[in-house]
Amino acid sequence: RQQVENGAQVIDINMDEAMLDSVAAMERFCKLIATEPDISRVPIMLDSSKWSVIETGLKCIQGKGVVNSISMKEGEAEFLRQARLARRYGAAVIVMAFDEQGQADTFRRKTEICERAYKLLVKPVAEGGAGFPAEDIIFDPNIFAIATGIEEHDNYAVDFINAVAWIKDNLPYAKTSGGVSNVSFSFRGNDPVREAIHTVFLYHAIKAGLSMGIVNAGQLGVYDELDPVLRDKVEDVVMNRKPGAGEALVELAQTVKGQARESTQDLAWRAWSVEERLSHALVKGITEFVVADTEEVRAKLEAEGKPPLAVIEGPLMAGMSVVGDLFGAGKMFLPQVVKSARVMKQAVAHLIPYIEAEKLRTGASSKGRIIMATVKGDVHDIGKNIVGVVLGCNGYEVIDLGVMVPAAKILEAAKEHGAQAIGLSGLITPSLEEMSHVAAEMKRQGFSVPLLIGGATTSRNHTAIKIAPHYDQPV
Ligand code: B12
Repeated sequence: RQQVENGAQVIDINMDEAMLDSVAAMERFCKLIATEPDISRVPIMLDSSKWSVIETGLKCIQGKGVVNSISMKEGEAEFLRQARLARRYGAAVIVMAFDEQGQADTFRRKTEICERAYKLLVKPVAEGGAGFPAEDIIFDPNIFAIATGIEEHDNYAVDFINAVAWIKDNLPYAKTSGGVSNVSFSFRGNDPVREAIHTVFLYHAIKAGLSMGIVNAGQLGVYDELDPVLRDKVEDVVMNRKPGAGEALVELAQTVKGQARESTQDLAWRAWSVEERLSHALVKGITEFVVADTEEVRAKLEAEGKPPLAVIEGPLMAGMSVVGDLFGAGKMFLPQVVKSARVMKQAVAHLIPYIEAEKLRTGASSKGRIIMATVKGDVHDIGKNIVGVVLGCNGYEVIDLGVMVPAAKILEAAKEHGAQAIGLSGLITPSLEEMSHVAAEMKRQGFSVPLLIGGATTSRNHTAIKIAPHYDQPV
């Protein structure tokens, strides 16, 4: 549960422990988590070096799982047998870059093995392959420890990153993954350095096309916020930029050791201005002080005669823009944005009673019903919820249908409730097309109520040129 709350998008389950009956433990654990909606909403990755343990898990999990892992270490026949079984259970597979000779450690070996495995997997069963859909293949080209003091290890991270780029260019639709914590194994016991290595490594690997990584979602830094001296030294090591880079990092690591890893423990930022503190809390995903800080800004703005909504539109939106820019530049990772969203939600929750009190004060009465929904395929709801509150405070009765709502459901609800307007929210590019689709459906079904469009990717121009022409009423 903790991993999911920290933003993990898949959970990896491993019961390979010497004293455990791994098959029984895998079955029991998978059945237990299946009853926990908060956990089982994310896909399960079944992780074992024994096929029998993986197959037991495959029989118990719901939805589409991922097998971690199969490889050609016992030859092609066993590899294909396991792949065909995984396919029967509907699972995706992680394929380790491992063959009869051992684990691939150089760029050449990594790419040769992945290419050979790919060809076998996608070939139809009738022709001796596994008939595997290419998009269900995830290659793990092996992340090994760097800065071990052994020269042959110096290029391990670079070889991995280059292999990821090669797979992306040469093996269509296949994805890539890796166990990220391996790369920093030499710095066991020094969490600040390990975290910095993971952050720099992921920054470069994602740029090269890495699709996913196995990493403790609660232990990631923000690339831009790493201490510049540490980041530079780490970059020398990860990208193998200078001879002797490993020793230099080991030396620096002595001084970083013991520094607070989590910014929640280092409270120097509490002395900053309240706007900076809110932005910091959003970027770092720290919920601890957000209510107090939001309240401080609210009171300050109130004294200046500004409404509680100004807190959202001012410092909170500014902080979210920083998160958006870092995320867009690949310097923050998705699990961290999930945490930012949680901070934002807490701040907004604190402001809602004040915004509602404004509504009573201005004495607005019901002006009509509005259906609000984030369109199909899109999960962003912070903005929609805020707009819902604002509309509510301005005398509208808001019926919120939630996120990922298909057009048919929106229009049915609008008819059922006799809505006076429909509001659509969307933050990812595909939502724009979905909004046009809703507009076209409104026309086809003879609607006459106005359509409201909002969300970060929308714009006046796009709405006017691409959405409004599908509907004859105001958009
Ligand atoms: C928080 C966040 C998330 C959270 C969302 C949590 C939640 N419950 O909402 C999580 C982590 C889940 C997430 C997931 C993803 N995200 Co995101 N996310 C963001 C982020 C950082 C902030 C969004 C936000 O809440 N802003 C604050 C709110 C208040 O602003 P707002 O929504 O724009 O709303 C305001 C107005 O637009 C308007 N409004 C909003 N709705 C409506 C509706 C109506 C009717 C009206 C009138 C007005 C209106 O009023 C609001 C108040 O002013 C943005 C970056 C950004 N700067 O927008 C990226 C961003 C939107 N995400 C992005 C991406 C790519 C994703 C993912 C695809 C990432 C991934 N690889 O999986 C997934 C999407 C999954 C999916 N299918 O939807 C991209 C989208 C790029 C694109 N053009 O497609 C962005 C822009 C980041 C980036 N720079 O790359 N994300």
